[in-house]
Amino acid sequence: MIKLLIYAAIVLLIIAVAQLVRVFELASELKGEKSNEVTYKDHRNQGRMMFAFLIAFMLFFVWQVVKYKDAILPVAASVHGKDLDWLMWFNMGLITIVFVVINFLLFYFSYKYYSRPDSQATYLPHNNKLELIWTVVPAIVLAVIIILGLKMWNTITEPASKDAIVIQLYAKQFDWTARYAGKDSTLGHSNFKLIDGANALGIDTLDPHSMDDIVVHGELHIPVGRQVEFKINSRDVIHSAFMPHFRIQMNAVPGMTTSMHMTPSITTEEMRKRPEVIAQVKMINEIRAKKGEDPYEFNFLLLCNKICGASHSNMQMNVVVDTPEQYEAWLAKQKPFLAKK
Ligand SMILES: [Cu+2]
Repeated sequence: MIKLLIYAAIVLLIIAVAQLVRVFELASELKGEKSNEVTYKDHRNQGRMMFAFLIAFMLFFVWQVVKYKDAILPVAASVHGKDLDWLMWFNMGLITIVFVVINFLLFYFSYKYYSRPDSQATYLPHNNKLELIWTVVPAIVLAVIIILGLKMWNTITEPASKDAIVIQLYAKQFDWTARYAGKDSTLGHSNFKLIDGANALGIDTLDPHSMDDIVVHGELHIPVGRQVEFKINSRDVIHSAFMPHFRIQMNAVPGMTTSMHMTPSITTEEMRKRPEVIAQVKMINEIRAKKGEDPYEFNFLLLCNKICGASHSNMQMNVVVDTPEQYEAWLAKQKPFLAKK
């Protein structure tokens, strides 16, 4: 009933506004003005508002950059990450230049050339030189960006080195499981038909390569300075293995194995001591304290970056980058999956 009344009120409001507009129109007609005609004054006002918008828009843009400059990702914690960040900022630089120039021209020209009495726009139907310039210049710039991007893509997807640590990242709604290939650097076969309560990844227990495989939940350990190759699978829908601090991401696709690799360059402990990380942790903890939540401590993360269902946002795993000694000590404590059975 209340809903119906609200709808009725909205309809009545619209009718009232329409009637008011009509009253104004009739009033101006009585005064001898033509209400539908756009006057020189209207053009001038619109032009000035365009200019005012340009100033406000640009100020808002600068304000956002200054305000949120510390909220972006900290330094890249992988070897290729430095080059990837350079490429990202190169792109951002180009985008910013184009954004500022185009928006300036768009709104400034609307202001400068608003319609005046007795003035007429120049008729310029075609200009080969202009067409050529605005086709060739963007084509060259885009080609450079694409070539650099493809080179970067290849550095994380080309075959990994022989001594890389091989880790399977297994996605399902809604968590990650990791499986280390163990000493033989080869993951044992797996098959979805073998999945049961005790064997969530469907590991083939008859395959000799499965013997030394280690399955971990909740926390992934990797050593600094050594290449890690991730082989990514999904049980149900498309997920995406995203490790923002290492600047890598790859889809997890049911029915196939995707892969990517990187070499971590900063340990978790070193990262926690970096000034930009300390500042961000402080910022987050101030917000958490207000909400009465536990303080947060920095961790590298494996996130799911595809909206994969209701609990998508819970789909994450801490990644701990150890020194080689810490990593060996951690590894020594892990039991192969089959030994646990
Ligand atoms: Cu997911």
